[in-house]
Amino acid sequence: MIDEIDHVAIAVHDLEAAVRYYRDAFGACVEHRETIESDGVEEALLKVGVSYIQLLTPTTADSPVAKFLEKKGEGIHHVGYRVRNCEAELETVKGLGYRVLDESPRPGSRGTTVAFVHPKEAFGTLIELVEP
Ligand code: CMX
Ligand code: CO
Repeated sequence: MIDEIDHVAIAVHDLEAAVRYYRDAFGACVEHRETIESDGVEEALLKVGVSYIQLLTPTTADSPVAKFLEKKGEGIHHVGYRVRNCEAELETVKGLGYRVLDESPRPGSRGTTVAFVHPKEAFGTLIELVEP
């Protein structure tokens, strides 16, 4: 079961400029910042109710977000759904024969456990399952 939207991730070239924009235009504050080495990204999380906007910028040239920016430009990169049990949810998706990017859950930012589902069979949206 997906419980809540954990975050909507937006790929940007300039993280500081994007943070300023959300602060000045919408009063959104940064609650957490982290570099996720394994994914080659730096994030700024802006709290919106029980969810976040995850502003993402690449830290390496071969990062998935660098490739996305190159091919598609800035914009929505993925949706993170909050789940109680990432492993069980992932097994359900795999059991139905849908393609996943992580065969088993792995550490995400903020001490979360995450797994990604492939966008091609998910109707064009990259999905991240996020267990707090
Ligand atoms: N949303 C929707 N579709 C996407 C996509 C995205 N974010 N990224 C790629 N695609 C599509 C492409 O358009 C392409 O479609 P076509 O075959 O029709 O051209 C297809 O998926 C393959 O894409 P690609 O450009 O060849 O890119 P890669 O296969 O190299 O990578 C993906 C795509 C999804 C496998 C890769 O981005 C990935 O592994 N992502 C998961 C990890 C991640 O994104 N980490 C950063 C976030 C960290 C965090 O949130 O904490
Ligand atoms: Co994310």
